[in-house]
Amino acid sequence: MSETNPAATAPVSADAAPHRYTAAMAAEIEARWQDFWDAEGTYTAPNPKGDLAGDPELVARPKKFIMDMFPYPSGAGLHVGHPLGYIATDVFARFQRMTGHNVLHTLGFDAFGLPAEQYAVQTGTHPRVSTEANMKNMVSQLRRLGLGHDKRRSFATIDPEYYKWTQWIFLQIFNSWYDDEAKRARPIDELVAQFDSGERAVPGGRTWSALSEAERADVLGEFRLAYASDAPVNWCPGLGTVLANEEVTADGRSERGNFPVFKSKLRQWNMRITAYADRLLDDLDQLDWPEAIKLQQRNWIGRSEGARVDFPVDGERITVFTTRPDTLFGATYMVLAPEHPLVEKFTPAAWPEGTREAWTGGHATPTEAVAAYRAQAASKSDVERQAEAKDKTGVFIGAYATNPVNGEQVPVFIADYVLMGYGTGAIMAVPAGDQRDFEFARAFELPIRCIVEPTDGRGTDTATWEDAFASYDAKIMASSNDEVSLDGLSVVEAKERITEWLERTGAGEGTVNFRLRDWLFSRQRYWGEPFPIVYDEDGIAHPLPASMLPLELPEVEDYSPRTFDPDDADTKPETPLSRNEDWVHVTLDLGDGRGPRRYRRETNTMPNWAGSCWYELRYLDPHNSEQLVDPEIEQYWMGPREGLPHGGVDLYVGGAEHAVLHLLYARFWSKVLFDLGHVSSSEPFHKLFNQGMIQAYVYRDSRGIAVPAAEVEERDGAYYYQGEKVSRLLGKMGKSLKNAVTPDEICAEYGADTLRLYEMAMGPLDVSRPWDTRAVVGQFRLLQRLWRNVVDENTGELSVADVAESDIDAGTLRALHKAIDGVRQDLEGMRFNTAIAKVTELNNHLTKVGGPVPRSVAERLVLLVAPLAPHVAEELWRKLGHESSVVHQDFPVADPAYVVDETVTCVVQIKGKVKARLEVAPSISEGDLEKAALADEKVVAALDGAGIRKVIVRAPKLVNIVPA
Ligand code: ANZ
Repeated sequence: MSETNPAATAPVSADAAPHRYTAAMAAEIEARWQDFWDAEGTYTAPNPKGDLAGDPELVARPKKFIMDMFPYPSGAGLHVGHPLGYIATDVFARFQRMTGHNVLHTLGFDAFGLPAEQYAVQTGTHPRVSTEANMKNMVSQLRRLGLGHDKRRSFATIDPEYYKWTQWIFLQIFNSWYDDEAKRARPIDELVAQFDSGERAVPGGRTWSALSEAERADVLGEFRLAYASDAPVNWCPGLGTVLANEEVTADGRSERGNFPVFKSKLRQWNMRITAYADRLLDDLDQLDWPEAIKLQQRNWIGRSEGARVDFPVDGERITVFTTRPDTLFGATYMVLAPEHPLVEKFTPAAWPEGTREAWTGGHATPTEAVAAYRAQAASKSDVERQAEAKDKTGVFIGAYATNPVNGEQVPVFIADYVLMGYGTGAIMAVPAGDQRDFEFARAFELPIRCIVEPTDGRGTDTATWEDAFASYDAKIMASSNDEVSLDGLSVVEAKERITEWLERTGAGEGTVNFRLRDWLFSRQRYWGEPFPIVYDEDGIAHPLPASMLPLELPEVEDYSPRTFDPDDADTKPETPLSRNEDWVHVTLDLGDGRGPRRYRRETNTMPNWAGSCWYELRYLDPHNSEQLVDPEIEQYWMGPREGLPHGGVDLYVGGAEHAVLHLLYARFWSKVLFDLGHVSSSEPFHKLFNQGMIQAYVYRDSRGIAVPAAEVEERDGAYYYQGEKVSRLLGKMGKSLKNAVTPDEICAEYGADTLRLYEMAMGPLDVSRPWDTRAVVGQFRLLQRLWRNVVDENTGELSVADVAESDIDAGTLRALHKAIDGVRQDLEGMRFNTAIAKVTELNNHLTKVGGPVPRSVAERLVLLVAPLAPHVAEELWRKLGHESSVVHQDFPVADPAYVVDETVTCVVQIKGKVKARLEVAPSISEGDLEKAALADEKVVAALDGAGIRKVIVRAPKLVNIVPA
């Protein structure tokens, strides 16, 4: 494109004005004000008490806690896409400061994580060394943007002073249980007291005092909110670590590295997040979050209402979970998950009389059939098992169960489409209503009984059906016994009636089931928080006392977990921390009255989500060595208040990719801390906003390889790299696609204020947008015109005129107040792009009017710009003669008299006689005015149906109609 870049080409040429706003001037202004802000502590947000207490006048104001999802300090540094959200929160925070709030805005680093560890494995550099270097680099990149952060509050999750409290929270969670009746977490000691006094029965029926220490530990493990268990977990031999469900892709591979993931039984730490499923779901309603994110959380938690129903088998029973108890009369067989613990019990030695050949899988005995099928199922992942594969597999286990509604004997199968980890791991199969059951029934020649009247004309003869029939609008049929009839009821009514019957007869009960699973909380990695847990000789886990925190990461020779052949499911993890014998085996006095003893430390580390589960709290009171956060300070910044029923951060901005992991985990920790009385807020983030992505063009050569975007030339709508034609597609920005643009480059070329304006002007904040370096200059020009409206480019002196408000022309006052009104609303609503458009309009108006700008207008213009382009605003504010920073000035308020749209009176004449008067906008077009005149009631009446010969329009004041 032909745009030249005046900033880049303007080391002041002979004829250029010496005091024009140039890149060099921007650089000088920006550096100077950044130093000033740092020196003055302009952005410090005072606490009501403690070491960060300050300015009581500010503390007395309403608070605003504005937060970004903190970054991982990647070695690649920032590209222009990264600061989009940071600039937005900064603009918003500045606006809030100028509208009477005590604003907390800061930024820390989420600094544990794999890249540093992998780099350490490759180079031998300690992850702390590379991470700190990366942070240093990012801090200086961010400083260049002029972000108004309270730097006293910054920290990284790898700081021992920070992770001391992450470990401390782990101990709180470990030392508590969920009281289902009180619906909250309570200290585990209170549970022990209940067991001890007999108030609560000890599971297993013995008395508490009769249990050994190990037995007690086992019982408590069933209750603790953080517990170790030998559950089947996602083991990834290729990475050498286990993974959370959320880290495994839909096709059963590791999200990172794309290695196969296997279900393997390993002793791992878990967090009982499932105890909070209901509250995590319910409290979403009062949060100000994008609906799409709420929906993703709701689906992830996956609440299903249904019933548990018992099917008797030889004096025992199989309990199923169903969302459709109304279909019980159509249940013609049952399926257990292959791993279901009751399978052995029900499998007889020999096939019952008359067992069909097709059900046996060709095996001589049920035991053989079951063993063979189990082996086959174990090699598949949950996702593969759930896939809608047409050919359903399974095998009859040789047993029959009794359908409680009609006493029918139904065969029991095992099949891999039923998962052990959901519901009860057993289902009643209703082939007429469930597609998977339908397919299975067809494959195994099981009866398909129509129990819902089809509404699609297929008829009730299931032999002619091609698929199951599912509809909530249909009526139930063929579903009655001596005590209950569902015939003719809707699905909803039938569910209610049968659940009542189940509860009355003791055959089952209404229940709620969740898809959410407990959170697998240990990783076989080096670069994470060590667990504050040690094991005694009997393998019993003991928490470290708080006085032993932080438990610092030990030095090791080798940072890598042992990785294995990615396809070898039979391998077991080996943690890096286990290699440091001196650290692992210790003699400690835990202060529990048992004196010094030998212990073995836990050698797993916490997942990298841990540090981000509670960081908002530490920003509040970052140097507190006695407490996680002082309650009064927490209450001040986070406590519930009008509009924030659960409390929390006032605005949290980040990418939409964190819909379920971080945001769900952080909510869970927040609720545990709330229940235990450590905080007054039960939600961490009241308002969530997802910014869009900055995308960039990716250019690829004929081999599909990305070429450096900066070196691509455009000719006649085609793109060339080194003479070769290349293709262009919009994609992500990044080093690997050779299209990264850094904020440093743009700051060097135009200054940070221009970059800030450009990023904010690109479009609505929540929408993704393509980066276009050539368009940045547009915002630079805006700042040049702004500068020119206040400063004489030749002398560098102020060029404004001291004019009394009453002498300012009405057009300018209207433009000013309209801009103030609009910008105020836009900034409050985070519509930064339209705010910039309004500032531009006002600025252009002043340029067009010409002559010196009235001082009071210039001042208000500068205040409007201050949140968006803070450096140039500070400079102009100072030039306008003010001693104090623009940061804490009051944002201008519009005079409503100038905001309402002005109108003029238009006279409508017929044959020269006045017949009507219209109030119209001064800018109305001739066409619109003619239409309005001819539509006016009085005019229509006066014309009385006569045709029109001619209409003479003189907008906006006169319309003369000549009738035919
Ligand atoms: C009978 C029935 C009839 C069912 C019908 C559905 C439709 P959601 O809504 O996802 O909670 N189910 C229960 N446990 C299962 C398990 N461990 N593995 C596989 N499937 C399982 O799904 C609940 C339904 O999924 C349950 O209701 C059960 O099938 C099945 F017309 O029971 B239903």
